[in-house]
Amino acid sequence: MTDPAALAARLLDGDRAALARVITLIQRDPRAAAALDPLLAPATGRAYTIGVTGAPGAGKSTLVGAMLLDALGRGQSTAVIALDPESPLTGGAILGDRLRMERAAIDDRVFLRSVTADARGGGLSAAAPLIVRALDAAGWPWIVLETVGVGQSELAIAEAAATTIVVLTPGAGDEVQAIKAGLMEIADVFVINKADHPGVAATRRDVEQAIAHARGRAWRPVLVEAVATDGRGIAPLWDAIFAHRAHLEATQALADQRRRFLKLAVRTLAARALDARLEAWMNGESGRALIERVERGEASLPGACAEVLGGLQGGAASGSA
Ligand SMILES: Nc1nc2c(ncn2[C@@H]2O[C@H](COP(=O)(O)OP(=O)(O)OP(=O)(O)O)[C@@H](O)[C@H]2O)c(=O)[nH]1
Ligand SMILES: [Mg+2]
Repeated sequence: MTDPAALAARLLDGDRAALARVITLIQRDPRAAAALDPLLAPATGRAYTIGVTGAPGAGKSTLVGAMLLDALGRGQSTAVIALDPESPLTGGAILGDRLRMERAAIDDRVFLRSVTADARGGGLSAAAPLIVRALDAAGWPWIVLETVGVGQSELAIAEAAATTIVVLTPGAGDEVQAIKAGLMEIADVFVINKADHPGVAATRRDVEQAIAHARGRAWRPVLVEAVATDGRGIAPLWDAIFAHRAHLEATQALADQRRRFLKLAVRTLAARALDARLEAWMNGESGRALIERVERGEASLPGACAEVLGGLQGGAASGSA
């Protein structure tokens, strides 16, 4: 059993092993996470978070690897959390990401961690916001969150990140559908990656059209073409991030973003806790009896729902949270 105060002190002192230990505890031990968070909180609020999302295989990890190398060249430290939707047991994508980022990872000014995403958190693991806070407290100035964008998760990441990058590839009709389906609203920067492939001009036109329709937004999304595999477009991508950051800082929007991040953090933790209680109640005696009454036609579905909510409230009142 590690003493939380000693561990937190080491993390705040810049001890990398302590940071790794804290991140492991956050993922495996909610009680330890609860004890650590208030010790780290006073040191948070300095990191800048960047969300990178896009379809599977769009080149997100390669792009992030290239971004890390570019940042290293400018003497900047960067931490990356790769949110993996797969079970940790399959591990394939995680290992692949590790290998792709390997060159940058050798440097001690880079910190990489893969986290399994959780469908209940809108694709964002309930641990992810706590990990962001730990990295922030440990003094990492740039935190990149990579997530596969296939639905709710992009929206969650947009809430969590100050700058959201949506990675597209040329010639993919699906991408244009994705733009229509709401990715447009969350993108601060669009990257057309794999610009060495044909169809860049057509994709660029589609994205520019979508940007033109997004009038009335305070920030006009920037479009960058990149070839992540050879580093092309990476410096302009960082420039777009710097410009967006300057915009947020000039308009007080950064404070709003921090509040949105905290809201997301509390909501994902509460959703996980509620879901666990709900599951326990449904599997308990009252839950099973309720389902039998629904089966006999003695309770309606909405009526049963109301009873469940009432039952959970009773549980909270008697302190069995
Ligand atoms: N030709 C070309 N290939 C690229 C480029 N960027 C990435 N790739 C390749 O595309 C493949 C997928 O790249 P990843 O970086 O793993 O893509 P990802 O979006 O992180 O994939 P997931 O995390 O699995 O969703 C790899 O084989 C990369 O080498 C690029 O700009 N041009
Ligand atoms: Mg990846």
